[in-house]
Amino acid sequence: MFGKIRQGLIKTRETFGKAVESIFKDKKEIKKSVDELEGTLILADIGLNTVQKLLKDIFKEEDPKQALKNRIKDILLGVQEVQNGNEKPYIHIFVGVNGVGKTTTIGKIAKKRKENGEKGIIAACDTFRAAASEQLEIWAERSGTEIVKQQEGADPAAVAFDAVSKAKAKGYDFCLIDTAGRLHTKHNLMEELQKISRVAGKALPGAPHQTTLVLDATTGQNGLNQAKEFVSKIKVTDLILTKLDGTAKGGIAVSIVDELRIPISYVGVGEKVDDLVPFDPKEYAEGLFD
Ligand SMILES: Nc1nc2c(ncn2[C@@H]2O[C@H](COP(=O)(O)OP(=O)(O)O)[C@@H](O)[C@H]2O)c(=O)[nH]1
Ligand SMILES: [Mg+2]
Repeated sequence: MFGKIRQGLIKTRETFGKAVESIFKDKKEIKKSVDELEGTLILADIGLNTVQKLLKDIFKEEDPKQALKNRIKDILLGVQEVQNGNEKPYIHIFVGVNGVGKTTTIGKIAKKRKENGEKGIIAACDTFRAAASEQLEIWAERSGTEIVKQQEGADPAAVAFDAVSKAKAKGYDFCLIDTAGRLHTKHNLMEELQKISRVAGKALPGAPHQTTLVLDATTGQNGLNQAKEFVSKIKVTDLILTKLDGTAKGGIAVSIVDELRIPISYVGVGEKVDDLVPFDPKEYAEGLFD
């Protein structure tokens, strides 16, 4: 497991890490170096507000490069860690726009839980696209997890109710709820997600225990804007940042945590079932450089 985050940050390190390194190495005038650093950080998709915070008086520090690393770590460590409760069954909803990796991530998490000796259900609440539940079925099979689904166009909240009730009745450990990323309108989507959450709570008081917003790291600042929309409508407990392996914009994690104050629980570093790793702020901050 060790080093997977670092490995996922290869592309970021190749551009961002190298650029930062060279700025610190042949520092000309401080003003010019700060400008260059600012540009480099923004290119890695750290937003302007965060960049300014990171670079404030950086060259007054004894070791500016180490100071920058420390400041990034401080931001990533500055939010409360994700609480993984022991409720049984543990109801976990995944939300996020189309294509970010919700279904894949659920497959990966189902496999982890299965390997842990847990039993559970995956709820196919993305009833908007027929292909969605087929794709989920493949993941359910791969992870040896039961799936609850209905026909295309069915009420997603009904599927959620069914799945949570079943998990409860069978004494299962978990229920992972997959949701749609797009409906006819954004308003519809948010209402539907709220309804799924409400209905899960009806089937099992106290549920959902976790609502994860999945974000695609390759979309950079766009992803951050999407996240703001979800967070304004839905009680998001944590974030999962996928496709880190495919982007040089790994700096987005810093920006997201700084702006949303919501912790990252896992990062996706590939398409395979084992390519989901617990987020480690220290390894992440270090992995952006050298
Ligand atoms: N490289 C890479 N691809 C990923 C990762 N997570 C998901 N994907 C791919 O992203 C695409 C969309 O994923 P999917 O789970 O269907 O997204 P959903 O629409 O949110 O359910 C698929 O081709 C996945 O294989 C990741 O961490 N790294
Ligand atoms: Mg999906």
